[in-house]
Amino acid sequence: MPHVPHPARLTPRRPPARPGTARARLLASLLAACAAAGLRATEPVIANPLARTALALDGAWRTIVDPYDNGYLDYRLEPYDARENPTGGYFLDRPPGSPSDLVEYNFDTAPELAVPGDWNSQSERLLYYEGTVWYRRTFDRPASPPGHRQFLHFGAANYEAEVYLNGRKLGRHIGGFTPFQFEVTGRLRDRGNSLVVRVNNQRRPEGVPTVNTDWWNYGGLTRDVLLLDVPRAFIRDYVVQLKPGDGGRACGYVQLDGAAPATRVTIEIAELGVSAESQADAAGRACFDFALPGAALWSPEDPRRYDVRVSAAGDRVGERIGFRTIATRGSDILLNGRPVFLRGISLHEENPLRGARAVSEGEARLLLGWAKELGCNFVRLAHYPHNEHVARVADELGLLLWEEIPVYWTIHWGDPATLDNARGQLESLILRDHNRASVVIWSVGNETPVSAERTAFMGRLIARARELDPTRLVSAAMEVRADPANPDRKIVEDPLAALTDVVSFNEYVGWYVGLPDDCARVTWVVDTPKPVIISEFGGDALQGLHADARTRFSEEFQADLYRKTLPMLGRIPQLRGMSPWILCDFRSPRRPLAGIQDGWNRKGLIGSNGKRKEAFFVLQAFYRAKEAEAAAAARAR
Ligand code: GCB
Repeated sequence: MPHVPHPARLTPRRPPARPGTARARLLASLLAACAAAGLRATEPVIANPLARTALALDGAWRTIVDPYDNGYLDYRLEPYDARENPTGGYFLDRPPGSPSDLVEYNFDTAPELAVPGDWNSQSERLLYYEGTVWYRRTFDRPASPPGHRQFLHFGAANYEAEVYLNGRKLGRHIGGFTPFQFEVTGRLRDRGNSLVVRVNNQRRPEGVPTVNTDWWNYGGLTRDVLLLDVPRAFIRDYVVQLKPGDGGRACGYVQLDGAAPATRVTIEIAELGVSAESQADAAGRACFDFALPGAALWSPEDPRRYDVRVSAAGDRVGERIGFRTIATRGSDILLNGRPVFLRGISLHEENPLRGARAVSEGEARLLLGWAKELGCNFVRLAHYPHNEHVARVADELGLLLWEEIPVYWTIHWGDPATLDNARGQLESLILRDHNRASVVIWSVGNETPVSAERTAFMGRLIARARELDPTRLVSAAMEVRADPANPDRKIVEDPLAALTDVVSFNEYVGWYVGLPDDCARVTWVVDTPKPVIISEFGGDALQGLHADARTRFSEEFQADLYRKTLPMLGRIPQLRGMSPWILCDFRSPRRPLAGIQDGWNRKGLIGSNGKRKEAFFVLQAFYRAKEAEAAAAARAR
């Protein structure tokens, strides 16, 4: 496997393999070898970076706010990159041929911003800022055994990042929520390395997401930055999952980088007495299919995980992995072969107490801890990939997850580059989280308007998700329409529903559509036997605002809406879960109502002050009853 970062988002892109070339033959044999395990080849970033020897480049970075993109574009608006001898930008070096020694920037005296973190919450003047910020961090090369290789890993940068090391450009990454890496072996100095990143969060029509969203466009190096150190031949990626339909066996692959053909690869699960061996093929991939005798299955009630160790060519990496199956049968969702009802809640990657991107494991614990307190066994991570800590904490706490890419509202369906971008984000997400037992659903988008172009676009994403990961379910949050002859008759009729495993839709009866009392009259037509998840419902309430149940934005109105919505949804025969909108209030520039919203979407069950609203307890009581029902059914079996 060549030493390139993930293909779709980094420039320069690798050309596709030409038929008949050595690379095409290699790829073909790789695909054939792994077909047995149902897994397809791709080139991911180094898996499980948190378990690797690394220098954390988190902390204070020097920053230059650059609203006119002066560091990137010269005064004719030509990118410095485009020059024959690219300097990488004004903030790296004086432009060549500069007639003067004048330098109008100084990172050493420039203000600092914390990484990981968004810039909006760190400085009042950056709250609404959309544009470029330059980040610089210096570091000395850490000691490393001879022959080792180094990679710069970025958990995410929103939205576009240009990365320069010691004045040379390493590349660009597009997409605000997925990891990317650059190999820097041989490019590090012993002392005083200068890592400069241009991060630009301008919204763009052809982007994913596009210009219009109902969440804050937090910019910056929002996730961990690591300098990874790995042996010359190392384990780039691995996946170990329970084989669908066969509770007794595990399958997966290990992808090596830089290893000789026929290198021996071992997967050990000491607690289960498993030590499986396989040989890497010419492309560095070793496929596995082995018995898992006596493995306790992972579930929300018992989130059992095992220490899985992978070793090859002197490299070793490991982590705790849970084993479970997820499938559908008729209208049921089956977890480990048993029907499950998904008691969920939606979540943004935001800490309401800070009004900032949630960045740490601690913040993942805070948010998912609240979901547990609500009685959830399921969380919808809306509307983009959340940071890597979240699914790991969910694995540990026993929460099932829906993970999503920001194909939101009105994407440029006809633009092949937009499709490539969305597909790249989906691939990165799947490859990052494919060992997480918690993740059971990949969602390819939210509330996208029905059209042939859009269904073709999303159909391609669904096909790709299935190709990369045949062990999980695929869905998307769809929309509902009212019968023109009877507005109380709600119809879910979306060609996408034919392509997904689960039919999910958002509905706002009682908030955007009519009043909570309407719930008693509303009927639902969901013309498919597939399981249904209500991916959103809800309404705004300002925590602490008390009035009667007819007063919008009061806690009582929201609680009443929940009380009336729950029995209404219960009349959908295929209902197998829900993720109401939303656990916490979140910042949104679309919400200006003074004194109530003040730039926050107030549909949270927990306010931006961290206090629970009345509706929290309504849903909690409903979920406790559902949980008791499920426990009684399990006892009766
Ligand atoms: C929706 C969107 C979600 C919004 C929510 C709302 O349908 O999917 O992103 O925040 O409604 O509050 O309007």
